[in-house]
Amino acid sequence: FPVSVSELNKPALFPDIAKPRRHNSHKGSNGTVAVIGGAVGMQGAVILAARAALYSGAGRTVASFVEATPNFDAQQPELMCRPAQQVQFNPDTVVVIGPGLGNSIASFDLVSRALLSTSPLIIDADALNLMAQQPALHALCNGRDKLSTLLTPHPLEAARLLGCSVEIIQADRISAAKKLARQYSSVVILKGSGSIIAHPDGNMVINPTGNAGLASGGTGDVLGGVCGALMAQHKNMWQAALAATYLHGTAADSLVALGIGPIGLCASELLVEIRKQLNTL
Ligand code: NPW
Ligand code: AMP
Ligand code: MG
Repeated sequence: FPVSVSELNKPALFPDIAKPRRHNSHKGSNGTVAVIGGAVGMQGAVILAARAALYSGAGRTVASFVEATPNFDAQQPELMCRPAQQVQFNPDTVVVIGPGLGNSIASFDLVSRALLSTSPLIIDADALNLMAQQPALHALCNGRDKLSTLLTPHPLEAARLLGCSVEIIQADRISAAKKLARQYSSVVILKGSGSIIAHPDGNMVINPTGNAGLASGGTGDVLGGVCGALMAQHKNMWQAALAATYLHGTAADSLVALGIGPIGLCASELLVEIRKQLNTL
């Protein structure tokens, strides 16, 4: 690894992602992302994550819903909207599971199928909460290839996963992130001011970008979609986690510099700015 402890201020830490897109690439070579979640009342979480994958360059993006499936996204008709039960789990489909997923039997079943599959997985939100509650899911997570799984907890989700309080997580965020990466054999982004990206082999990086404009609903769902798209295009979970966290933060910093926030910055406003940051790396 280039560093053991570093402030992530150089795209040199994710060289694969900073490369320009190949001139002759096509939608098939830019990967497929399927987002799974969106129980009734939280369908927006899937839409935000799927739109973020689209704006971050995924070749194809599927928004899939555990309950009622909308026919399509009128504002983003590029998205394919499907029932979650129809998602094909295979190594060519990066799955972002958890945004607004809820904790029904159907959600548990989807998380089990995802963990048993060969799909690269970004595990967020309610999928993390299910894994914290169900030791069988934790065991399935540990049985996967370490670099095919990324967990993206905020501090309360991290506390649930480690069976401790938020105060303990926040008192020593570096130790908490490293412990999560070790205990769940996965790459981890411990979110919050100064997100920590931890590698299951012990490496870690602190992200200096981002600001309190991100402290509103839906910004984490956007991050999950960016991670999924970068993984789909570049097939490197560690670099996808580093780059997604960095770009999500620089997008918020750039919007705040324009007076768009921190107060009232909306998660959906990040999308166009993340695209710009990615294309000007
Ligand atoms: P407090 O209030 O301080 O005690 P939950 P969720 C804490 C979906 N969404 N530092 C904080 O606790 C998600 O995808 C749907 C310290 C906070 O109140 C999930 O599926 C949306 N503490 C589901 O909703 C948009 C921190 O955690 C609590 C912290 C529930 O997710 C919104 C919240 O955690 C949302 O994304 C920090 N940095 N960050 C939609 N449009 O459909 C968080 N906390 O109870 O797990 O709820 O994160 O809102
Ligand atoms: P979630 O809680 O899942 O919606 O995720 C919130 C996202 O916003 C994560 O990427 C956090 O790292 C980011 N975030 C929230 N508050 C801050 C803050 N004060 N400074 C920087 N990033 C933040
Ligand atoms: Mg979240």
